[in-house]
Amino acid sequence: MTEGMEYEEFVDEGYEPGNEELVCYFYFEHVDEVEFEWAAGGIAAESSVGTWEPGLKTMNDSVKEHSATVFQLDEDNGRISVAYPPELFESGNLPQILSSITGNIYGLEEIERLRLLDVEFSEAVAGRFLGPQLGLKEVKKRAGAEERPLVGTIVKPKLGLTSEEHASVAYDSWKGGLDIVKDDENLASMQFNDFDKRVKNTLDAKKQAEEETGESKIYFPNITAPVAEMKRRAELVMDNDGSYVMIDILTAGWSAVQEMREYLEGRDIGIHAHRAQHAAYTRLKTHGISMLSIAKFARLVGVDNLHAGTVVGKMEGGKEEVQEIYSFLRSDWLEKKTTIPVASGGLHPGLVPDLVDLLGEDIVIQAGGGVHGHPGGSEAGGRALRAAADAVKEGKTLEEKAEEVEELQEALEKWGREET
Ligand code: CAP
Ligand code: MG
Repeated sequence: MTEGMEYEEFVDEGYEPGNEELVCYFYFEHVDEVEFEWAAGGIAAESSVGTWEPGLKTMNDSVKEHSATVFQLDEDNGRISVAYPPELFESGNLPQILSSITGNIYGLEEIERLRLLDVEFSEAVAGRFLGPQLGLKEVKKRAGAEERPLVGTIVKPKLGLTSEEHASVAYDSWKGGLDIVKDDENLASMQFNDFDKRVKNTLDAKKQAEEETGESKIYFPNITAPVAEMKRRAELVMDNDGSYVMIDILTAGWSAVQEMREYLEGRDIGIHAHRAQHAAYTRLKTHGISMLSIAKFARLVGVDNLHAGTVVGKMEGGKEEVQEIYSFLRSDWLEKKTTIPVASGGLHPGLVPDLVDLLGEDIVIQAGGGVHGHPGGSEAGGRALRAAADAVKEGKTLEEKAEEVEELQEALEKWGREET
């Protein structure tokens, strides 16, 4: 009877992964009592076919064929690369894939810190996932903003407004020239702001703003809820001519996001993905799951827009890391459509040129406080943010544009051109 598998048997630096294999790049720290290579083998074992007991009497050669292989080790930097045969994963089942590559390994006693840095999906593993329905170009076309960043706002205060007040703030923001108004990530259906009433009132306001401005406008209603209710809410949005739904993808869960993406296949509607809770996984650079990895999961499942960091603004996220995520979301990848990256968090009109310099024009720029905190209120704040985006399209500096648009001048006087 074949003996079991020691952790070291999961390590082979001469191994060359097949092009159908899934490859994970990890950073880890281990307890002093074990060796780096042994711990690396433990990560590959526990995330594929192995366990702590090397002498499994049930082990056989066929199982060994499916084992993961650590093929690169960089002990000085605490990094390893692990290749996984595609048959270890059920294509189309993201929870199962994540239970393998982001599951038990975080809790192994000998591993003190572990971070999934990046993951390379093969067609064999990714094939059954739908990917985005619209694609970046379609998203920008629908807003009539092919040559500039899309600009939007989050209705603030985050919670507390009635559905009528919410719709009125949205109307003012669209009237000022913004393309997009979204619900905040923790707004669902509240006693003071019922979801159905909010959606009807806000989509009515959208229609009025479109008639008065002659521009198409977009609303991202937050449908985050248990899946059956998300389906009902999505149907209500479509019944009222909405073109998008918003989902907090991490708190809703990957299975729910996959179900909603499949449910909306073939329907004329996009998914705006908020990433609330991501910092629980992404923030500590020696532990957790990188935002790049989360962005790959999100695009694979098929969100059309994804909050992906700002570099400037109030939320953390380093320049190179955020730029890499933006590049990935807009890149050719596994026959999947592109996802438009969303910059949001502590932003205001004075930061638009920096954002475009750092992150390009194929982005959504959202400002909550940076619109509704404008001295002239939401419409003026919307006008200022839209003017900043128009300046990019017209090749003007903010100062030149501010000579034409007083509300932009007022925004620059209040917030300047630096991070607040
Ligand atoms: C921004 C925001 C966004 C976060 C998301 C907020 O409001 O509405 O949810 O920025 O961050 O609630 O903070 P402000 P990220 O514009 O007033 O900051 O996109 O990094 O996930
Ligand atoms: Mg928010």
